[in-house]
Amino acid sequence: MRTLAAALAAAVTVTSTLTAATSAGATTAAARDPEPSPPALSVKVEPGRSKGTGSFTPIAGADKLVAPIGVDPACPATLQIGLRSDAKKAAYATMQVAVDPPLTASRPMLTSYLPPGYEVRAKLLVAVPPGTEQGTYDLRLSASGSTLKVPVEVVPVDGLDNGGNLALRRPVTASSQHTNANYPPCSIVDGDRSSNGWAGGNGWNDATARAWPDTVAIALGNARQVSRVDLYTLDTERYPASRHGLRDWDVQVQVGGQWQTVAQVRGNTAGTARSDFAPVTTDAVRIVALASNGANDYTRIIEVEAR
Ligand SMILES: [Ca+2]
Repeated sequence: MRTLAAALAAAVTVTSTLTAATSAGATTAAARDPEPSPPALSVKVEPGRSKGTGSFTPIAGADKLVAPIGVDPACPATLQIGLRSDAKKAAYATMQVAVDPPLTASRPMLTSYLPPGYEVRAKLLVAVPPGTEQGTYDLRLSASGSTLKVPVEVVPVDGLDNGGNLALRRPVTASSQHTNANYPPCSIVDGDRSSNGWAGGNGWNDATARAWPDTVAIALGNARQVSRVDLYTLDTERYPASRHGLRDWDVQVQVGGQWQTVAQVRGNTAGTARSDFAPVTTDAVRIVALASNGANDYTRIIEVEAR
């Protein structure tokens, strides 16, 4: 059983200013897991202690945002943003959100009724249109006369610090896609392994229940040497991998236009599984999903990494 603090830390990425959360807030987040909910619109309000300064303070979940050029628009760069009230009385608080063009943000403002000490948070999507030049752009969060600037570093995928993960932000092709847009295939290479973003754009759910196999392939851009693939499947307290995750799959690599099976996973009940194999030079990695755990059988993948 994870602690509430751990669950929140995973759910919100950062927030040094995050104050104690209510159990109701955490329950809501868990209950939302399997149900579609537009991430750009969902807003969370959490209580805390007011400093009584009378001001509203913009908050960002990270010091900077890295936004790759040319990725699938279904999987834009994301940042947690928020607004904290240190007012003496409850009030409606509004924060303006602006980003240097041609970048676009998923919301122009964040507004909420906030009791003293409370904080409102939301996920902001920052899109990089085709043709955007590499460079640093500014995201500005403004409230109560104070502005928080967050640099947005726009870089080509080849320029990303991928930590050795060759799959990060590469093109993904899936055998099917759920009718709900919150399960895009590109989400399996967005760098976010956490199941907390499930149904919020952070994992792929295929469209063919109880029909197998399902496939999802990642083009690596160039011929790369690969000897390890890690797969993260849906795994939360409420929706554990042992009932909702992927059970059986093959790991394949493409060599000379032909798919070769380099590893097989059978009977998995964990949230993540690592496959090691003899190094092979390949230009694409594919997961062939053969079965999942539980009755409502879909393929649910949060992230795939290749090294
Ligand atoms: Ca992901």
